[in-house]
Amino acid sequence: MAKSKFEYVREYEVQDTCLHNCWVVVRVDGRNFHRFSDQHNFTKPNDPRALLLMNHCAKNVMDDIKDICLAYGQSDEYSFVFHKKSNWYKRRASKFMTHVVSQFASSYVFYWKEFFPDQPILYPPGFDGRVVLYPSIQNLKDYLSWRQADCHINNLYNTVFWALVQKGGLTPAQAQERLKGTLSGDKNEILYSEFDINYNNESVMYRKGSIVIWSKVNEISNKMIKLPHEAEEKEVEVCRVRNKPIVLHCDVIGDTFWEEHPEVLSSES
Ligand code: DGT
Ligand code: MG
Ligand code: MG
Ligand code: MG
Ligand code: MG
Repeated sequence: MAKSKFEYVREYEVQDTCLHNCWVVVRVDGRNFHRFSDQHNFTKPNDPRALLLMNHCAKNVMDDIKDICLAYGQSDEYSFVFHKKSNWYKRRASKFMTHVVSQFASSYVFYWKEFFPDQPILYPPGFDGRVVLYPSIQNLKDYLSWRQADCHINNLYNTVFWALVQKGGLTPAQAQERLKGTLSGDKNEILYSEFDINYNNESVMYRKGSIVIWSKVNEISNKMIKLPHEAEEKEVEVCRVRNKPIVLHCDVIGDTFWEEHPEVLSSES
């Protein structure tokens, strides 16, 4: 078929293939969630409804895009790791990023009611996205460690800050002033001596964030089956092993997680 004279505009499209043999990370982050969390009455410093909704969306994204081998989330952000061998959409960065972000954002709205039954969603939230390539497993592990360290630093700060405000009666400005220049040991000490809070007993989801990996899960369902020597169909229980995304809350900075889950980044499976 002859090409139309307009066809040349295609040449304006740029190639955006992600370099081969690199781990591709897509990170999504809620747009202006400072405002969104206020308007939707998120509890401070952590709202379990919001975090569990984020985790649910991440599982939905992974169910939809099987080449994602791991995801890590905290606060209003989630990072999705595409396996370095992935050839999904010929490794086009724009496909990776836009599919992840749009699937995540639509899931967030779609599943909102399940997690916030008493809080209507007031306006459509947005998420930004970025793509970063990591050429070595060490770089990738360091990336995830960086996000988890960020989670820890922010959560410790926020936990003390809101204890000072909600329980200690300080104004936000006074709490901020009180925490200026404090180290993490000082913050732990304020929590312990003034509010009887042992930071290590705070919810592990708040302290470590959420890791989503694939896991073989037994799925039991009922099926109608006709056995050869019987006239009627019979309902029987069938057990199938399925690969499903599961959520963990553990340390990814040390070696233990990687030693316990060598399959996550392996080339097999
Ligand atoms: P951005 O990302 O530049 O468009 O702007 P923000 O406002 O989304 O900033 P960001 O992503 O650095 O910070 C996340 C905001 O989301 C931060 O203001 C706190 C809020 N947020 C996230 N999770 C929770 C939560 O569980 N509870 C509450 N109260 N706020 C949360
Ligand atoms: Mg930001
Ligand atoms: Mg944000
Ligand atoms: Mg954020
Ligand atoms: Mg199309």
